[in-house]
Amino acid sequence: MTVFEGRFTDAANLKIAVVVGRFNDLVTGKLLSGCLDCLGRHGLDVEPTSKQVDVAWVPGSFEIPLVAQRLARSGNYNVVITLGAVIRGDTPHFDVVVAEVSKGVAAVARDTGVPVIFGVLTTDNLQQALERAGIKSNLGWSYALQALEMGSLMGALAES
Ligand code: INI
Repeated sequence: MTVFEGRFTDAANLKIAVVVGRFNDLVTGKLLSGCLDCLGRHGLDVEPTSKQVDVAWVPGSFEIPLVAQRLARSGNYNVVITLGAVIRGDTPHFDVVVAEVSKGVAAVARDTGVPVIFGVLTTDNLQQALERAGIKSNLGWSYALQALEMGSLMGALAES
C-alpha cells in the first residue's frame, strides 16, 4: 500500500502565488499577514525581494479566479493561495460574488492541475470576518498551511 500525504518539513522549496482581494482590505490585509507569517516560519522567503512567494492584488473576490488562472497556468508556481472577504449585505450581490469565486477557484485547480487554496471568507458581518482574520484566529495562517500540505502532496504524487 502506498500512502500519499503532504509534509510540512519539505515545503521550503515550494513556489507560491497569493491572490488577494482589495475589497474589505481591513480583513484581507490581515489574512495576508497571517498567511505570509506562516510561510515565513516554515522556511519560505517572504521578504519583499523574494523570488519564492509572489502576491497579486485584485479589486475584489470576483476577480480572483481570472488572476489565479493566469498565475497557475504560468507554470511558475506549485500552489496558488486565494484570499478574499465577502460580507453579506442587504442585496443579492453577496450570493453572486460567492458563487462565482468559489466555482471559479475550484475550476482553476481542476483545469490547470495546480492546487488552488480557497481562502475566501464568507460571513454575515464584519465582526465575524475580523474574528477569522486575527481577532480570534487568523485563517490566513491555516490557508498557508494547507498550501504547504498540498504543494508537498502534489510533489509526492509526481514522484510516484
Ligand atoms: N468583493 C469582495 O471581495 N467582497 C465583497 O463583500 C463584495 N461585495 O459585497 O460587493 C465584493 N464586491 C466586488 C466584486 O468582487 C468585484 O470586485 C466587483 O463587482 C467588480 O467586478
